[in-house]
Amino acid sequence: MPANLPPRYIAAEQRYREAKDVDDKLAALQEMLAVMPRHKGTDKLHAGLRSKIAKLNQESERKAATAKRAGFFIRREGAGQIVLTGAPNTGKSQLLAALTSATPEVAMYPYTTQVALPGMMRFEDIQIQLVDTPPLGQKGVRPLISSILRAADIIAIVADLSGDPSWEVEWALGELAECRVIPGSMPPDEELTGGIYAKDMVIIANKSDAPGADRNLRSLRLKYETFFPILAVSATQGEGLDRLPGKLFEALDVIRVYTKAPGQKADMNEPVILPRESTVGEAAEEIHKDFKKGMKYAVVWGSGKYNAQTVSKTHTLQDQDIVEFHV
Ligand SMILES: Nc1nc2c(ncn2[C@@H]2O[C@H](COP(=O)(O)OP(=O)(O)O)[C@@H](O)[C@H]2O)c(=O)[nH]1
Ligand SMILES: [Mg+2]
Repeated sequence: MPANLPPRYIAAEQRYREAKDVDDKLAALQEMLAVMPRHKGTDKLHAGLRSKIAKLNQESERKAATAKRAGFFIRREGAGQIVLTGAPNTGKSQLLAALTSATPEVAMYPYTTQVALPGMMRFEDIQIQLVDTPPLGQKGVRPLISSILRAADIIAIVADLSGDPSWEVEWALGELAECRVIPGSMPPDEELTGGIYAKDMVIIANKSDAPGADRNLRSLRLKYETFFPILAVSATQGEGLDRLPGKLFEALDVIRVYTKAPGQKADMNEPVILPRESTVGEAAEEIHKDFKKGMKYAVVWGSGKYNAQTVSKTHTLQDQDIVEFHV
């Protein structure tokens, strides 16, 4: 057990142990993940939490599918799910339209988006799912929005650089708290207890083309840069959109691993997506449950010291490594 875990982590861990259903377990694990300190000594713990979360997410998804709660749940696809949220008119739908082939309604008047709409965004050789949602602040859609936000890998708060983005983010965080979703990177509100979903969040500062955008971006950064990655873009003019997928991939905290059978070429078409800091053993388990036990060693191309380095189960993989398992 690594030292220096904060009290909030210990409390969440206690809740995890006492949790009766999958969603409560998930909420507790996600909070543990979000509040744990990150350094070499916690890498193992971090990876362990990520894989527990991944497993429970699958279980939760299966349950949701059988419960047929259509519309309240967007099936995760690709390397991760990023939910766009925020005040009305900030350009959430425009972003989805600019980055994916989905065709949401974009309009000059607020409250046009009434349902959640997913689309797939390309990043290099993978796809990341973006989900457009109705704006925060409407009572009627709060249950819908809450369940979608809680299932997200990352929540992207979209703010409008032509207005007062700092205020908008502050307001959005208040609304998210009403949905019992809080940023893992900020100290929690004392009044919030139990059933809290701590999430990784980023801010997408949209409309960088608008007059006054530079000044508004500076004050947004002053206020929030220590808590969130802030990505400035213009969804209509395209500014910053080429860098956005890579930044969002980084925020997802995952790696791509390509597999290779002995004597054959690596399958470079479909990387396996794993939590960052995953080991060869965890990769084997992800690919085939029985694989890990039987595995004797693996050969890794990419991050190894040598090209084709023989490694054991405990070897930590890097993004874009190629792995060949030997049983
Ligand atoms: N100037 C500017 N306008 C934008 C940008 N993105 C969206 N808009 C406009 O902002 C309004 C609201 O956009 P929409 O995507 O419907 O916002 P949503 O309510 O957050 O989904 C529309 O009139 C868009 O054309 C941008 O990058 N720059
Ligand atoms: Mg919209």
